[in-house]
Amino acid sequence: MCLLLMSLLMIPLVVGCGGGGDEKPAEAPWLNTDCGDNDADCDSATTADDCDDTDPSIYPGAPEVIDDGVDQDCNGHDAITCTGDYESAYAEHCAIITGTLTVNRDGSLPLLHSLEEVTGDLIFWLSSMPSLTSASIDSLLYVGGHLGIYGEDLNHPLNSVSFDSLSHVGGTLSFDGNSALTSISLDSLTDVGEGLTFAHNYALTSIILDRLTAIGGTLQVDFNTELVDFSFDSLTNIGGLRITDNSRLTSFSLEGLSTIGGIVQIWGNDSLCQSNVDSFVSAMEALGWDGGSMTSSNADC
Ligand SMILES: [Ca+2]
Ligand SMILES: [Ca+2]
Repeated sequence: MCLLLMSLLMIPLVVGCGGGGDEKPAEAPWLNTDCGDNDADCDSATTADDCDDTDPSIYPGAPEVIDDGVDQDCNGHDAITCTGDYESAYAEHCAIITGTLTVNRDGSLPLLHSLEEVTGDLIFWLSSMPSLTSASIDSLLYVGGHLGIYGEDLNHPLNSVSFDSLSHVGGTLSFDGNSALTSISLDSLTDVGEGLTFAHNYALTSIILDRLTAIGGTLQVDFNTELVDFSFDSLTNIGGLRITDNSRLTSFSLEGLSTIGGIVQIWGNDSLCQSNVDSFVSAMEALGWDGGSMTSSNADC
């Protein structure tokens, strides 16, 4: 009888026949019932949402392993390396682009959901995207070339820019000619290889970069007519400094700055006290800086 059962049924009954007692049948290792009937692999994604409920490294929003042929984040595709220059409409699922990326079509930014790195320049053509009000790529970590947001003084409606995971820009980083831009969020940015420019942004009132430590080129803050203050207190090294014609600017804070590679130009800021500018220059001279300065025509106070 027992042999018959062995041939017809599965392992649990065989164990019972063997006279070995009441051992619980072995379970597949991923079937951890402690997590409930709707989450077999205990990754907190329910069976209905999890595209692989036998693997806890796979669930909606999971970190992707690039080019492994496996869809870890359950968006239907692996994240891949894309070789060459791309336009945003054709860059969906690219995690790494080994060339330039041009963002030039309204509605195409969500396609960049997997993008982590662009080895060349990342260019936004705002004139081709007249409806874009928010520019955000949350997954972006690294841009090897230049990154620019150029509104070209065209009264473009773009009002916020957010690259909250971006830590490094190898070339220049520029925000220039944006008439409606009020919010710039670069919470992870630590270094810019060449210059960092904020110029002709006529609605920008404040800039705070908490993690930025080094700028290879000049920090340039020019003609931001509503800008009241900016603060880059973790910044230690810059190639040069230029702050001009920001008519409402009353203060700037560069508390950690120890090295300026070149000239300091601070002039034409109608609300910035000349005495504070002079104090800043004296403090830098005390640190050994001798790169020369042009610091006049600020507020008489
Ligand atoms: Ca899973
Ligand atoms: Ca993958």
